[in-house]
Amino acid sequence: MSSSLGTSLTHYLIEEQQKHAGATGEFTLLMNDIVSACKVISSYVNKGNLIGILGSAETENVQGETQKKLDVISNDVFTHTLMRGGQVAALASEEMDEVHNLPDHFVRGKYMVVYDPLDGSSNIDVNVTVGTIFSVLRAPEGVKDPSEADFLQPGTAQVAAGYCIYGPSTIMVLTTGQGVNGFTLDKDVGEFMLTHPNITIPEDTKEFAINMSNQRFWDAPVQRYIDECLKGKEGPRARDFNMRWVASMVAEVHRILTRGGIFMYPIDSKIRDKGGKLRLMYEANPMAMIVEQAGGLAITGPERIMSIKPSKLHQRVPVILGSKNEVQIVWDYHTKG
Ligand code: P6P
Repeated sequence: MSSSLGTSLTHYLIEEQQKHAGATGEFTLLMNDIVSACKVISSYVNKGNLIGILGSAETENVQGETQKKLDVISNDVFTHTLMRGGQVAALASEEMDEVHNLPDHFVRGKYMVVYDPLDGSSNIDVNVTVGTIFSVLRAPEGVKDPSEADFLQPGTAQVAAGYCIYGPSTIMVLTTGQGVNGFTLDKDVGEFMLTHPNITIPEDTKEFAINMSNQRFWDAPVQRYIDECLKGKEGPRARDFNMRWVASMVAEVHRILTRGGIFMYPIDSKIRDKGGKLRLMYEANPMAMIVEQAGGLAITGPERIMSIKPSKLHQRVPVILGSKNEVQIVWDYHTKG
């Protein structure tokens, strides 16, 4: 139920909790912590060089990538907010090599959260949209300090998934397995308000997103698919396509949720030994849950992303996701030739 004042994310979470007789309110408290952390990150991202936090942190993460100051700050905000909230048993992040266990005296909860605290941060110094991506998992019962192995759950086991996009608006997009909803931050009030109820991805699209500079490295199915898109009306697709590449997955996925499209970071000969570019646990799986819940598809090429049994916390996978009928074509090219 929404009043003329609209529905805040806080009220939405309480209303959802009330629909589940056995709900204890713990997930609502966890989500409130995630919301608080994203509000703080949004504030830092918006201030940028006003407070001297752009540029490199002069450190590297486990991926061997140079960290931006805001990567480290965002990770600290997310990690410390959730640690103190009493709803998690352990945390994991793109910016932390190992699973982050809690100090002995901290209260544990029944969830684990794995996150990319500032995805697309290579864009931050040029003022292009970035975002936080998070995935909520159940912690193993009776385990005080969950290990990496406890995090290695397939995407189908996710309790919830979401992202917060820091663009012209700050928008939280969330799924708990009952569809996808978007909430825009009203910075005057400090509340996320329901602005995108029941998001559904158009099943067809004329817009693809891929880093074309990798074209010579792609495998045949992707070469064929993109070649047909580029042939446009004169080709087998009999229609022209448009292309986008922001180099910020959150921005690409948000565009696809809003108007359709297909996003592709496929395997290629340059990154084959790494398994792909994007990370399974805190990029591919949460985005796959969101996309599937919005009526789209999310695959590696030959298989559904959310069916993968993870082998490592920072495992990389190919990612092809978006409008159902378009992704199906790519899936068929990988599986039927
Ligand atoms: P490239 C950002 O670093 C990221 O993980 C995704 O957000 C984005 O889609 C991709 O990598 C961009 O990769 O090779 O175009 O810089």
